[in-house]
Amino acid sequence: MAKLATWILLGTGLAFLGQKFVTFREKMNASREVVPVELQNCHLIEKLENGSEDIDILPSGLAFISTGLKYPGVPDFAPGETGKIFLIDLNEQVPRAQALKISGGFEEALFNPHGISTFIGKDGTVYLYVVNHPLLESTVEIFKFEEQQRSLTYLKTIKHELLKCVNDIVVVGPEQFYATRDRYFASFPLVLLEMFFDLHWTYVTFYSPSEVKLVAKGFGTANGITVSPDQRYIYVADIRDKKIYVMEKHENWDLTQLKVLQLETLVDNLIVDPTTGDIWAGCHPNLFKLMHYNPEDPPGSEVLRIQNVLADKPTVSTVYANNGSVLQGSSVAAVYNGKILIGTVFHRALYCVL
Ligand SMILES: *[C@@H]1O[C@H](CO)[C@@H](O)[C@H](O)[C@H]1NC(C)=O
Ligand SMILES: *[C@@H]1O[C@H](CO)[C@@H](O)[C@H](O)[C@H]1NC(C)=O
Ligand SMILES: *[C@@H]1O[C@H](CO)[C@@H](O)[C@H](O)[C@H]1NC(C)=O
Ligand SMILES: [Ca+2]
Ligand SMILES: [Ca+2]
Repeated sequence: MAKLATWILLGTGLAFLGQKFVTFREKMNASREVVPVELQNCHLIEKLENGSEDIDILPSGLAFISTGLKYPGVPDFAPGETGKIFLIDLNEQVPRAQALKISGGFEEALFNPHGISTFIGKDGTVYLYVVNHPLLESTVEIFKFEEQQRSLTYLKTIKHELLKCVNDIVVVGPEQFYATRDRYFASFPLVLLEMFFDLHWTYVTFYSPSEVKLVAKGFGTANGITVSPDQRYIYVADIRDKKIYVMEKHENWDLTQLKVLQLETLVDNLIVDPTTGDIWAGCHPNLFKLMHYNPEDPPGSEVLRIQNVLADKPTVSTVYANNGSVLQGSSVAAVYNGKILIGTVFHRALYCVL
């Protein structure tokens, strides 16, 4: 009898885990194959070969790009290389990427940049905020951009109990920003369990020198974050749930949920076109392929454009989709003056004329 009970328990347990695995694969869109959507006049950017996870473009057309991300659970084909910030001038006919020198005593050997966000001060000074993972911890680094010299000056590092496992940030004032936490557990096998059991333990933090607080929680995997051009709304991508949250931003920096867009692809970073207000999303059509990298069947890329996000029925269109033969693991797409720059977690970066 005891033996039978053991078998029944074991069987039930396995069936439960099997069911969880099926759900997990579905959430990752593990069996999805990409239907291509092509753009004209594209080329891969030289020197960007080892990731271009996040991009932010200044009104002048200068684009910052974070490269060389090392993060548990994502492929890394340049284990010896340290991360860098590259600059591209999108006004050039054939834009070239240039690594920015960093002065001011910054520890470059441990630089592992992830999400980025720019902020222009009242006097026109450009600041670049970078999520960094030195030794896989999370910090936010503030740099001043020296436009003449085309370099960065390191200003300070921010660390906080509520800034753990940070994926992306959006700066909304001098030293004031929102940041997403993309996982509850920092170590990889536990992250997998977190995904497997579909826990919703990640959140958005507001940071300022005088106050740090949780402003939105209950996300599966909070990832990209950005702000509307009028600064009234914060957009948050939940990559695992394939959702974009539109949050209303209040005087005291609290956020309340206004609406949720359910998409069919795993949304990574979000960029807002300052001229139209459209949201551009770098997406993973099949996250399973990204986590389970196979060069014969690589992860693909997908870029969505969301128009009129506040309307009853926003227009969602797929601007670019590729099965990985050109571009693998797209995480971001940013536009400037009829041009688009698509970045990836660990692969190359694609430039196209729209
Ligand atoms: C991808 O996931 C979405 C929802 O999570 C689902 O509606 C869609 O059918 C999936 N696509 C494929 C091809 O599996
Ligand atoms: C990318 O990483 C590989 C492996 O470390 C290295 O050989 C290559 O030079 C890197 N490319 C760039 C442009 O840094
Ligand atoms: C990807 O698509 C190209 C054509 O666009 C095709 O030649 C290639 O076999 C496809 N790769 C995979 C892994 O499906
Ligand atoms: Ca960002
Ligand atoms: Ca991201």
